[in-house]
Amino acid sequence: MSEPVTCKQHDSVLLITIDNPPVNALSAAVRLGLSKAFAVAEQEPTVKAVVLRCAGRTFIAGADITEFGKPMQPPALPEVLDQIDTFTKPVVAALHGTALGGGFETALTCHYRIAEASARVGLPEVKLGLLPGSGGTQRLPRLIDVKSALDMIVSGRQVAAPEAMALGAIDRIAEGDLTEQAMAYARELVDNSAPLRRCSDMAVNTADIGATFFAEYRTQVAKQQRGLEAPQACIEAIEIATTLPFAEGLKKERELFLERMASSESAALRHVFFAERQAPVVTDLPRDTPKREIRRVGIIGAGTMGSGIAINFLNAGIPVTLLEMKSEALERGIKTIQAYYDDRKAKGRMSEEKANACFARLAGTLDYADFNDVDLAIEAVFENMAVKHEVFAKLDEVCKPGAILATNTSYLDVNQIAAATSRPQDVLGLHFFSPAHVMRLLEVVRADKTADDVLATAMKLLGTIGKVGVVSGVCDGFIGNRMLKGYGREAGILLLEGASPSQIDSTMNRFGMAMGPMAMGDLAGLDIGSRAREERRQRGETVSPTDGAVADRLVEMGRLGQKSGKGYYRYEAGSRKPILDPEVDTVIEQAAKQLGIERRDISEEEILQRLIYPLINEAAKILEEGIAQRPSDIDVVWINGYGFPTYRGGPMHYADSIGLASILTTIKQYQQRYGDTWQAAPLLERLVQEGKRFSDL
Ligand code: T1G
Repeated sequence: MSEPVTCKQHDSVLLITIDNPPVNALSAAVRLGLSKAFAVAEQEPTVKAVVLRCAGRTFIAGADITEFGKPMQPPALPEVLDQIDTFTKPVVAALHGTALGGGFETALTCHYRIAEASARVGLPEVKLGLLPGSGGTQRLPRLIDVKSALDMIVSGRQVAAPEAMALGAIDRIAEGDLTEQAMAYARELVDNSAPLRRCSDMAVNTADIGATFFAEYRTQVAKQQRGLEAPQACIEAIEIATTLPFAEGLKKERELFLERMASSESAALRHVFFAERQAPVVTDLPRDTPKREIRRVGIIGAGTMGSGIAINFLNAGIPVTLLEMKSEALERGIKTIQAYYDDRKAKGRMSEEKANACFARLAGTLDYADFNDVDLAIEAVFENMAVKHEVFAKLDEVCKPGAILATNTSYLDVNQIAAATSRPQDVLGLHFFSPAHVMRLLEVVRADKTADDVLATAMKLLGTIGKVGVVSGVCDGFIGNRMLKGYGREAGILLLEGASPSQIDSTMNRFGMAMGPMAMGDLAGLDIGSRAREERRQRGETVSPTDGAVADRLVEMGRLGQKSGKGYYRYEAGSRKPILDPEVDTVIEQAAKQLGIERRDISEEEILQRLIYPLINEAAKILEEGIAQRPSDIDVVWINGYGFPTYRGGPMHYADSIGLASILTTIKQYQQRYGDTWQAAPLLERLVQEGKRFSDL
């Protein structure tokens, strides 16, 4: 293996280059290489200054996350950075790509920073449940103002070089070749006998920080980032920077960092980081599987879903043809999309020019014949098999050979849909979540006959439109909605047994769910579930009398949820804030009475188990059936599609963290009480017998 750190002297300037693909993470070998390079440079009298740069696509992207949780190989990063800090000749960091985490901390330790205009810097540690652990919380508030440092560290956001320069975090923007400019900068510093600008020597400017500033900031962040500990630890470390000398602050930062590193929050967030990067990898598809080119997308259906899907492609620079049956419906869809861009412009989130260019890529049509040039058609029409069949037969007729035909169905059998065409190999599911331009998740449904290159194209396309995608096999509800069933069922039964909607929701909110099941039902519309149950009854399936008992009664009363101003809760006009409604308590009590269910006090622990354990149990079945490729994919689905708390790592990671044996025991107890809806998944039984966890699969 070639050396990850190399040195080359150009007259009086030593150029140190890190080359550790893909992102120049600070692995043990890189840390050792840097330490040696600076030690030698310190001793070498002909070296008057150093430039630190990276080869490849980016400056250092941070610590090597794959080393976390393992014994630390010396030298530790703080030791290496101490060497750079105390280096007696000017050190210039040359930044390109993204300088993140330990990478930006390294740059902050250098005495001067020059960056390409396109470079970005940031301290994203908070997103991994950490705080910057190598001086970032002590150096940044010394180099720039305290409030901006707080904002950067607590949000973890990336800051573009020009903004970083305005803040004072970067000294120069390179016009032209970065390395040449950095070398010239270093020579200039030597020629001018410029002072060594060490952050460690700088004072923190606390002039505009009031006595209550940190307390207020803490409260505000606690509200915005509910349940998360890392942002609070970041604030604490920065407050320390304003009160303690640099060396002491550094020590405290390290203590806080090690505490965070050992936390379950950080373990979960690191798990999610890798889970999301693994998700698009399809185990049995070779990396070099050919992909089809997607130059134009056709979308059938201009409703909420269709318009949302269209925006994804328009934003990514891909033209869209939007098809509807009636001109009013088409116009409504186009208006929705236009309103989105108007809003982006008005809020300053998108430039006038970009928004206009995106919107200009949209074409509307009432005629299927205009789909003759689309490379991908996505159907987003009413959830009904007969309707889907009609659409796909039509697509089969008009689309060119090789076009990919996708359905956005959230429940229906994609194999059956594919069978409506003469080219099932070109058909797959692209299950977007609503609102489709906001939600990051996409389930890519691989049907029995879906061709490899069709799947590979879809997985690549996800990256293009900024989604995180997971492959699902065909089954009722795919991964996410199939799991949701047990969750919703138990929530409904708990109501009958004695829990109130707000008790259930607040329990789940405290657990960290973005929304409780009752509030979610009100948002989605209670009539949707009612209709689905009615359809099941009509198909001759048995629907348990407790299943949706309360929701069905509410729907009969016209309480459809937010859209009718009342559902499980009451809503005031124009507000989404749920208000308790005693009328609902009466409905619940009456329903329980009719079903002969005696109401009792229900504990928070029981609510959690009754809602979360069915998720875990169903997920085990999904894994065993090969519907999901790996447990971490299920975590990605629930975090990005259903508001499962990221800091618990998703249902599978959460199950591993509390122990599968105790979950299985509890599931068996509920089975005795409630029967076979609580039948344990064979995979769960097997893992417990073998003393394994989901992460061992
Ligand atoms: N360590 C190890 N591997 C990493 C990595 C890292 N820091 N960052 C990325 N990778 C891998 C990633 O898993 C993927 O691998 C490949 O690189 C490309 O990544 C002391 C505590 C840099 C903006 O949090 O934000 O510093 O899947 O697909 O879209 O205080 O990666 O190909 O096998 O994401 O071009 C702080 C995390 C660490 C940065 C590039 N740093 N990385 O995005 O490619 S904590 C971060 C990113 C820290 C100090 C501490 C992005 C990126 P594979 P990618 P990308």
